[in-house]
Amino acid sequence: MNRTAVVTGASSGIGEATARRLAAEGFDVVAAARRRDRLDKLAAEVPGIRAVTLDVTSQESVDELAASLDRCDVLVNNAGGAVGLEPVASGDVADWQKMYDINVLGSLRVTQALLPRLVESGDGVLVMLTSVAGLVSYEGGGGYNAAKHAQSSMAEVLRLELCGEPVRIIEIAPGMVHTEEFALNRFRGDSSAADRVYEGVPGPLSADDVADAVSWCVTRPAHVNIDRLVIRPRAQAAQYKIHRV
Ligand code: 8X3
Repeated sequence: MNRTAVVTGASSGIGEATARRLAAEGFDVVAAARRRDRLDKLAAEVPGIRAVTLDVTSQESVDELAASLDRCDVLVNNAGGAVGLEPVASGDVADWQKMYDINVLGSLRVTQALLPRLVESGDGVLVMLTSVAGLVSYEGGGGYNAAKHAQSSMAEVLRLELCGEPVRIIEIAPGMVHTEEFALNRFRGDSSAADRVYEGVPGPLSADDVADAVSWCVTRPAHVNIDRLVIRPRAQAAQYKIHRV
């Protein structure tokens, strides 16, 4: 039986690219997300991918995902995102709650539901897709920085708590990745504002670049734990140091 990888947020961007890449590596991939139409297209196109509807903010939905699995060897907690770029002083509490619920509690719910399966597999791998926003804070980052720092802490704590169990805990923290939706969601659908994020940047990362990193991390030998992998485009030396032409 093939190893099974569950990827959350698999209907677009990094999640979709990761589902495709892990299927190419020979995993049976469970592509999980809310938007079933997109998942069904992906599953029809790529052999080895199965679509499962998942809302990581619903415990019931997460429980249904867990019940639908025969096994789980790899879990990629990718579902997440940013809403808003307001200063802390005027940030919307509802935006902060949404970011916390999806990025942090979403990862918590799915992790709690699938951890027994990862342990049972004898060589489980949990990937927490965080962000450089979880390592370095920036003006306007408020709620997203807080959520990504929390998610990053969760990965560290899990690694400590599971030491001795056959499960690796890997954090992947990407910098600037040009995906279809990340900036668009952050700017509430304002495509001009979203485009300005990447304007003139020669070669921001693509979703495939991050999927490549996920694939490399999860295919190392069982005794090798890549604790944290930070991946940025060459043009982004730091959060504030971005080369534009
Ligand atoms: C996205 C990276 O720099 O926009 O996770 O916060 S950043």
